[in-house]
Amino acid sequence: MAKALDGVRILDFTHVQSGPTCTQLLAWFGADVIKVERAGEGDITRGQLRDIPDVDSLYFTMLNHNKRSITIDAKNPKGKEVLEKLVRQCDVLVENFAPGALDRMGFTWERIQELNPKMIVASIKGFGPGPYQDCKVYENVAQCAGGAASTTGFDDGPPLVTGAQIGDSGTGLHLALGIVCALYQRKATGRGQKVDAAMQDGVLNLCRVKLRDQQRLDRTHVLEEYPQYPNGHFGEAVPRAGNASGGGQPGWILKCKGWENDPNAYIYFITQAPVWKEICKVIGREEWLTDPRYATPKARLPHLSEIFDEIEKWTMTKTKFEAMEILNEYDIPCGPILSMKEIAEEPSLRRTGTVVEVDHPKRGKYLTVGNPIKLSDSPTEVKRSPLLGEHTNEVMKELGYTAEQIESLRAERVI
Ligand code: CAO
Repeated sequence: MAKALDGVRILDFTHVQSGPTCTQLLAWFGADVIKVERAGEGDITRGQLRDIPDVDSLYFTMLNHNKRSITIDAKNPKGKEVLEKLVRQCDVLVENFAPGALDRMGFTWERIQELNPKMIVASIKGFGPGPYQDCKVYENVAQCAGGAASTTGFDDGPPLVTGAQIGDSGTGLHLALGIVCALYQRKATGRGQKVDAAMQDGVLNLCRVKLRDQQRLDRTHVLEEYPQYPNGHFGEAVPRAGNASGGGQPGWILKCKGWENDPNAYIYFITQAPVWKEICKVIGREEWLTDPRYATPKARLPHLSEIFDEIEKWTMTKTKFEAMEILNEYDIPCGPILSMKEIAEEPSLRRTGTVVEVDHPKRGKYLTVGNPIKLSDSPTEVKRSPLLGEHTNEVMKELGYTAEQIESLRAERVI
């Protein structure tokens, strides 16, 4: 079946995680993604966190599916010639080098426009223009600078980073949307444009509700749905809210049967107002329905921690899955804390292609996360990541190089 981005050619100059997640998504939607790497070493993640000696790491394979790999020394004049041909023939250049690296290679925005005015140049940097614009940035730096760390964790503990890679994969996702918009706008204007996504901005976008709360705190000096209310102290900045829900329906993580031995025997429980009656019934506290201290959402706010303690007495008598089944009967919103092991083994995620088994010539079978975005007319087939330089000859031939020229450039270590 045809794919949404059939015919789009991407010059993929990305490495590590943020950029590769973006180009992987575009590849899954059908773009021809040509990943440029340095001969001999390639993307640094090929060798990082290896679980099998001399085999591309899972870090690399899980971020670079459906791409072609070509090795080019971008600092060699003959290598630059190859890259210039690629710039002329591609629609989008995606990069996440340190600030200024692409310019130092000779590929300034002006030069790229001379070569191909239709080219879209998409970049991820740690920060946008400002005091930190020249900094190199990794995931957790972005989580800290984007507001996630200061608002994650418990009130009496230090700031915490989250396991979700909101700085890297989150920004990759933002960039992919920018690229697709630029491709769409190019249909009308005929021109390329720059697409910039800064990791700090991407994280802040995902922390939007915390900037909401900052302004509420500035005005009212209290956040009634936070665990600090009513007895704790509110300072000037949005505090860490533990497991409180980010929205208007209070929630918390509660122990389930077996929690003493299983670190994931927990459930997220939301005391959604429309099903308060059902909650009281399920946990056997029907007297709460007429008690003025619990009768309305507003009245419950100062009592949330006792309410969750009481609910937990009930959840501790059930496994997380038993609790889910009972609560779902009453439409009470809740969610089991699933371990990565449980997710990897979950049959429904395999059926939808969200978790996929892939075969790799050197590593054998491994699991990966497939495309979380499902298009009915552009289904994703997850294909293994390329070996380093696997497609160098193929791409060089497509660019018009003869077999002799390719061999001579290889002998000179240009490719
Ligand atoms: N041929 C020749 N040189 C190449 C090349 C190629 N094919 N590919 C890359 N290089 C060169 C670059 O030109 C650069 O050279 P200069 O420093 O002389 O300009 C050099 O390799 C190193 O690039 P880098 O500075 O981007 O790499 P790094 O490992 O030092 O830094 C990172 C990595 C991620 C911190 C940095 O790239 C960065 O801040 N990127 C932007 C933010 C980002 O995406 N961070 C998320 C990373 S995922 O956690």
